[in-house]
Amino acid sequence: MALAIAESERVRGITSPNPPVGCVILDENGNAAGFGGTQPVGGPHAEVMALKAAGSKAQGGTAVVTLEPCSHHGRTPPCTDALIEAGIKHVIHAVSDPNPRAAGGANRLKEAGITVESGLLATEVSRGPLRAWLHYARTGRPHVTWKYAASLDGRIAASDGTSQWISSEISRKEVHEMRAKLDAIIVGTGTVRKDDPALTARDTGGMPLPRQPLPVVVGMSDLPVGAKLQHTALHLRTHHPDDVLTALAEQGVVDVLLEGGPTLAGAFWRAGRIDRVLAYIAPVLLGDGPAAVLGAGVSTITDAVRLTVQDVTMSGPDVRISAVPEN
Ligand code: AOF
Ligand code: ZN
Repeated sequence: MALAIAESERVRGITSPNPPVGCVILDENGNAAGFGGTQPVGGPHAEVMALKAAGSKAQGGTAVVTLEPCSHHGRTPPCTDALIEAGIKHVIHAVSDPNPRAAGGANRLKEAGITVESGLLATEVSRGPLRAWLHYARTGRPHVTWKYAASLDGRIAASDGTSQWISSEISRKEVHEMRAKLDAIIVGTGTVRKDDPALTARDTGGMPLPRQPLPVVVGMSDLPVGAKLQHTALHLRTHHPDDVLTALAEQGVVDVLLEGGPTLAGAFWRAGRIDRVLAYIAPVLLGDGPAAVLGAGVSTITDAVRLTVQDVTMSGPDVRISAVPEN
């Protein structure tokens, strides 16, 4: 399953609105015989790719897959049928498919005499490569990760507004790699005026990475003439997070990174539309600078938004915290 997760990571960012699924086919002796990941919409699913790679070695073998194989005729034929025809005897999947049209694959496989096991590394998969898509499949809304870099005292700039660079080069590189695996990045018009961001995913030499997310600017005012995003970004003239998410869902966007600034983050918090926080906390003190979020709707301690930390890792000298709102 760890190998299947690695396969899914290779296709993250190219499959939406379909899930990035990974699959490994083991031959009848338990040796890896084929690997596959979901192809862009309309293309083969992970199981079909892995079966093709395994060829005749799939006969009598096992399919290990991050998502329950689909049993429906969508844009492609059911994976359950492909597995049955290839002579697979065992299927192990991490999470069940919440999409009512595609679900039921496990039962279909069992009816065909295949043993089916589910739940292996389910937490890793549902918090990792399938996190955004599972949220989208359940709610119809893209999954929003609010990402920011702040000082140890929670400031995102110095009091004169200067902010380059708070987090380390290692953290910034990590963010660019993350951008390349996402569908869209959102900023507000205020951030465009202040920072003139390009919102591209670049390597350390400044060269664009092969995959680029859709840049999105939210706000009523026009973008400044000559801004880097003037001709590249989708400009949504609204202040309501749900308008933004509806427009993005129509574009097939599933996995969104909210990058700034504090006012836009506040609007998303007030609307209850932040699904995960990714904070890069740098070991530096900034004193009187602006806070990471403004107008989150918290005025007294009983209004405080409580979160659960899912992961803490060092990113060079910085601490990266992944947390989700409680409830
Ligand atoms: C799988 N393996 O690799 C993926 C699955 O329109 P289609 O035919 O491409 O079907 C899309 C649905 O199939 C999608 O919403 C999800 O329920 C499932 N995705 N299933 O067995 C895969 N990507
Ligand atoms: Zn399928």
